[in-house]
Amino acid sequence: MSEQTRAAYYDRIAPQHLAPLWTRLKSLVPVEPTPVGVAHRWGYDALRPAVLESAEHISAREAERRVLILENPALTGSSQITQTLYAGLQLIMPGEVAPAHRHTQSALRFIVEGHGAYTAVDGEKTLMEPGDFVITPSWTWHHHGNEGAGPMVWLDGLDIPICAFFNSTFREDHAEEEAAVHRPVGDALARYGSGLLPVGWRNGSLNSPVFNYPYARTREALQALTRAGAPDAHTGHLMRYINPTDGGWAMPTIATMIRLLPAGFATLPYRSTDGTVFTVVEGHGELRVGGQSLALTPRDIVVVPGWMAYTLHAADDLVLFSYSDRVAQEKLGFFREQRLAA
Ligand code: GTQ
Repeated sequence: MSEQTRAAYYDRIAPQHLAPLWTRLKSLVPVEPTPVGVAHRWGYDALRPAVLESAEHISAREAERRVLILENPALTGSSQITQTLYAGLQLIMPGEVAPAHRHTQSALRFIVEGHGAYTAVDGEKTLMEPGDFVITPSWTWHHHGNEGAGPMVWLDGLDIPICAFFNSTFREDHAEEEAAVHRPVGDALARYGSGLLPVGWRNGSLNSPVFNYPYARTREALQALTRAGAPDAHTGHLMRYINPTDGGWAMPTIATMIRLLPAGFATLPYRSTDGTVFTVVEGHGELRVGGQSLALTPRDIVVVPGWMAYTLHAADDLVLFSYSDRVAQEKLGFFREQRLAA
């Protein structure tokens, strides 16, 4: 059978919208993943002026969400930082309100700088401080406001590409600029985030009922780990944010973690199938990946595509927040990781 006869056959079946698998099998069902996108660092000091300047061009009200998207340099135009996740830096100026809406996409906020801003989620307000991790579950009304004196910036992580893939996305704008708030500040943390749960209460959501994980508490937990033993050789002192009602991840589609690497510590090479977004909470160091060295200084954002091996190097005590689609991959049976030797 000649290639020519085959090609003629492919041409003849094409009008019936039929195609041979055997010419595509190896790429459709590859031996292992090919990383999508590239590893990249956004240095915060360099991008901060651009973020602040956005306030001169548009208000939070007009923009609805005044955000600069962090787009993977190899996925320009896609609004993707990894194949499955979105990242952006949201700015809210004193006195502004980003109006209430809700959408199918789940969002996380990781607070980068500023004080005095709040987000209201599903009827409860929470004040945000740098290092706090805040959840906006799918289809919950949310708006943001800044009652402080200076600009407030946070990292938005959303599962926009995942929802787009399933084409199951809905949005709705609230009739009012601010959705009603009917629980006191701190209510969720007290009820669900103190190692206690109201008796008889059952979680009806796929998300953690704790929607703000304050950095002060997280930092204390990390510090305690450093006193208790050596860091894991591949990950450092690594903790995941959990849903306290079942021990699962805090969100159904986005896995969130935080780690501390003691001064002078370097990890062994590690890779996993989940492309990961890191941001530096404290400290300095570097992330080495694919022959590149990416500097890690406070508030920088770094992305590492899935299945690319990387190492982390801490100059001083280094605290990194990270998010990925690991929770979704685990549920679907896709997640794999490799702990490599030096
Ligand atoms: O704060 O609701 O970065 O809806 C992108 C879409 C933030 C938000 C983003 C959004 C939001």
